[in-house]
Amino acid sequence: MDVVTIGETMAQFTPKERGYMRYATDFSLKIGGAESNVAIGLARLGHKVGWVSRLGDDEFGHKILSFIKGEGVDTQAVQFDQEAPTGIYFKEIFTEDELRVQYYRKGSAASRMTPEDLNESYMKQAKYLLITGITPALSDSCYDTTIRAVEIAKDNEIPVIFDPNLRTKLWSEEKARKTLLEIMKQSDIVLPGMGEGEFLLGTYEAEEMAHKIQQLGPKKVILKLGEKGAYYLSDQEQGYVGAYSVKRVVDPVGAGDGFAAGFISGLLDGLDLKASVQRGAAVGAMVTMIEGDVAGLPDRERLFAFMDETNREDVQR
Ligand code: KDG
Repeated sequence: MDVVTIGETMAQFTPKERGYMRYATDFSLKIGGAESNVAIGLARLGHKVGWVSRLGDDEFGHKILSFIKGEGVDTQAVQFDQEAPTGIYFKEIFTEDELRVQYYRKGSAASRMTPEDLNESYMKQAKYLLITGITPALSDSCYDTTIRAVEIAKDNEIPVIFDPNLRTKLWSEEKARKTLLEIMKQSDIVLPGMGEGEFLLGTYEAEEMAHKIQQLGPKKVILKLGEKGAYYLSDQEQGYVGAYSVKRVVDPVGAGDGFAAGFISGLLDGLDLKASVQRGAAVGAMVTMIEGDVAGLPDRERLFAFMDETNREDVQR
């Protein structure tokens, strides 16, 4: 197993019409969940990934499990919860730049995960543990589960990759800041966006932010700079990677997960830090060009074609 990750995946509805959802009549139904988005991205690129979660024993739960299993992600650590439903979320789209997410996930099956859901012998097969800041926001027991997962990783010398994925709709700013910093300190590689770095550290400049994060403990910091690409920092190297230009952004949700999938795929392939970040930037860009959180995640062939083509024509450096 290359990577194990833990988190909630929901049924995801998008109105076919733009504007306030109160006027919407037709919706498309897909699935979305940050950690399973990364898992699917990695599986499409040929890596072995395990996803740990709980789903409601309902139609959406079964749909999600079949979909993720069908993508080649290992789901043997996923349980059906008889007492709570699968979470749902809506993407209310005004324009590509103005999009609101509405969650219906309080008390969901995944929010009832507990540390007992984690099987150490399953997890210790992995080369990396991927954690996001969404899971600890779901409930106290999910917070405990996240902390236990990090402990298991540490006990087994498995590097922890952490994407803060700040979701202010899920918890108070104060609790979010305290918890995300706590997990960041325990992590080996962190993948924050600039907004998250600002929120957590009160710093607005990329290099200063990355150094501040590194001082907290992580050996590698990858700052996602959106249209400006990314900045990476480790003990040995640092630098910027340019963004891949996107002809038209159709749906930006899931771009960060695509970035994580591409980046981790690079590490697993033995690429150096810069080339791994470049792969992350490419997958992140590709995700924005297609509607849905996971539909734009490429296989190797499409990814390498995109990277070649864009490198030749229009990588902004
Ligand atoms: O990262 C994309 C996610 O926002 C989406 O798939 C749903 O996990 C999700 C969340 O909590 O917002």
